[in-house]
Amino acid sequence: MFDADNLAQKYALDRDCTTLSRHVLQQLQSFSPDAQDLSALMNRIALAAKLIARRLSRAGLLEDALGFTGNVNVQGESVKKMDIFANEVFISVFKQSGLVCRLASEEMEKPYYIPENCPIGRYTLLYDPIDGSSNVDINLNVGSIFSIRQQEGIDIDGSAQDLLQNGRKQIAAGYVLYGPSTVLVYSIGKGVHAFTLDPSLGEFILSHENIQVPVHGPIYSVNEGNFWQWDEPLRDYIRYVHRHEGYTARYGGALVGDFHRILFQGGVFLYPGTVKKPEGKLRLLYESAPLAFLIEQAGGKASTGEKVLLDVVPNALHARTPLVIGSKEDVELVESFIRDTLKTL
Ligand code: P6P
Repeated sequence: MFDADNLAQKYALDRDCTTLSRHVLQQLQSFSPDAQDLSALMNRIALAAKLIARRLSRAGLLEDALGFTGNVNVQGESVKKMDIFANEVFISVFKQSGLVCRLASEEMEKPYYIPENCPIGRYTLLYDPIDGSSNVDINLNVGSIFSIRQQEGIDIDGSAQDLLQNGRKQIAAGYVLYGPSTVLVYSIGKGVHAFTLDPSLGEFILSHENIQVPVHGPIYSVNEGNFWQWDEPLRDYIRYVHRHEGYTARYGGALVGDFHRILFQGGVFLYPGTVKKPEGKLRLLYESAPLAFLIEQAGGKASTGEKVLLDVVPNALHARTPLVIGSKEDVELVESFIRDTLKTL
């Protein structure tokens, strides 16, 4: 006898059992050591996300959770207390995991090497612990961005030269969006999938599988306050979207939230180079490259405006690149303005 309620209940239960670590193993259809490692890595990311989400949800009530530390990081940016807390969370979560040998973070000039008295793994975690920290003190969305690469060769002098390779060396990437709900989005090269934290379970539960970015969308996301610092092709693109119907501007000042909107609704996010910062602001290894990995897996595109983002080889750990990322058609429209201008030079 067909019982819709019973079937719906069974579906809901199965879905609530699709945790992140199980989903990774399902994706790989394997229980090999590599598969188990990836599953365990994602599980540790989930734990870090839960610890950060918990602090963010009560930040206004905690001493010393909000505001600035008074220090400036390697990026030359003023450091927020939440930046330091989140950075330490990832170190604490991975230090005893036996999964990684290094952690490279926006907040640390050099990678953190797992101490010899801790189990050493063969992966490197690259991460931006709190992306968009200017939003933290005003209770707006922030994120964490992560990228996982395999250790290659011996990093004898601590210069981590083996990390200076293009984004196609990533074996997994994703982000956590700390918003009205906490959502973790990841890919291990088999599609893009989103998990929503169920606080009552303390688990990330599968909420969107095989996400595909729309081929075109109405949104363009850029800080137009920099308009007069851009090269002319970018100004021409902005004039175009101003004059044509069907475009709308959305900019939240936090890359993860702006990207998440584009991933689901389509459009394009841009952080171009400026006269003062021709390489732009966003860091390649732990901001642009992980998101470029995701967007390509979701059927979209990512470039510097001229070069495919995942092909860019960084010259340093904290190298920056301009970023144009989102729906295929919208990224290509931006690129066409740059290309047409280059032809006339
Ligand atoms: P602007 C946050 O500091 C960040 O790195 C990204 O999250 C965000 O997209 C960008 O900077 C915002 O920069 O110059 O527009 O304030």
